[in-house]
Amino acid sequence: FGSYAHNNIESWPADKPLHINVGLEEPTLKSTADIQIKVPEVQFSPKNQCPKKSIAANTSALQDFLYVADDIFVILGKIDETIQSDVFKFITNYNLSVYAESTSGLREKLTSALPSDIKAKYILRIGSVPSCRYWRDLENEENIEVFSVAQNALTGLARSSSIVSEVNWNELDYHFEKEKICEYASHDALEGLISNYPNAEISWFRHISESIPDNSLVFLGNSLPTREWEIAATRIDKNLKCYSNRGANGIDGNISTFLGAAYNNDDNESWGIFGDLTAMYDLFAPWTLQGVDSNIRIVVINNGGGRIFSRIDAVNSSSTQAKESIINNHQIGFKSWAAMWEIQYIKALAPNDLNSIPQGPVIIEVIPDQESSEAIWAQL
Ligand SMILES: Cc1ncc(C[n+]2csc(CCOP(=O)(O)OP(=O)(O)O)c2C)c(N)n1
Repeated sequence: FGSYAHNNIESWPADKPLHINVGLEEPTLKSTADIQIKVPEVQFSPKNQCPKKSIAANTSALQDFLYVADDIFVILGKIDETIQSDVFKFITNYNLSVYAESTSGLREKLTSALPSDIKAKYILRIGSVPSCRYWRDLENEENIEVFSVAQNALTGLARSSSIVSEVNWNELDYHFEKEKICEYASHDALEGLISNYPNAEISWFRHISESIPDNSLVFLGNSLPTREWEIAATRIDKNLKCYSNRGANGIDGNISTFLGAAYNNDDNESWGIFGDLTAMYDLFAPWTLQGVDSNIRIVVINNGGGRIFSRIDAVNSSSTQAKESIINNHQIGFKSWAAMWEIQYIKALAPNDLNSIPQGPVIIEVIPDQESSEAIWAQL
């Protein structure tokens, strides 16, 4: 891995991707020692991205931003459980408009906007890099000032922005009086759309989230699942622990990542939700499920291709041939895949099909209605 190679993860300057080879002990033919197969977790924070300043200096840098920033909008990525209540208090004390991704643990506790509601001159991002499209588009919106508070110290933007790693939340002050936002009109509109188009892909995220028991682990895979969950998942607080791989953006290895997290979650259910191409990139992942009896649910939203691309104007205006090859249209189903690994299988064509999910690992293939899906996207 050439120029990315470093002897020690601590010396990685975090300005380029890092490829890590995990060297497990090599057994010799004769050795009888136990082989270490579990890799220890390493906590580290990249050094150069965010110069290490004192927490007081960080807090005053954020305070300076708050002094000039009117019309502030807060975006929450994944935040550490230890600061969730401080962040919650900060946002509610100052009536800040907020878009809280599910990985923040605060989406259901705050009145979180829909992604389409985010409009601001100043963005305060708290937590790891957000997965919403809005964040990616900020790359080209240099007139919007961005200040991030992120423990991992990664800006997640190639253009200029400010970042600190941690602040004292209860020492901050924000003076711009704004009317408290209690409800967003877009939430009501969404409810109407979900009841008009119950089999649309977005509506399935409401049905799936309603079927998930309290305290479950939820992994949001690529591509649209990570976006559609944020829009339509129930806002009833079920204390779900949500994860996603979105920062890296690869559609490979999603199911394996989910199963890795699920194996440490024996006491509660684990739900991973993936696009069909994403599932096809990781077809061998379920081999590790043999002999596992915990309630692991692999949901494949089979919309017959990479539908995220049909949301891109340039793709839609391309020739039919170009469009089909970018989207990779197919008619492949996942029943035989489940049979291959001897995993229980449910085909969900209507919301009721989620009513009786058996114990143990299950593959749930959801078939959304394409026309309804397009109708909802057109009206959102
Ligand atoms: C390893 C890898 N290959 C290709 C891509 C490009 N890519 C991004 S999204 C996507 C389509 C994903 O389709 P699917 O999993 O069916 O999800 P949907 O868009 O339908 O929600 C592709 C091929 C990628 N991100 N990573």
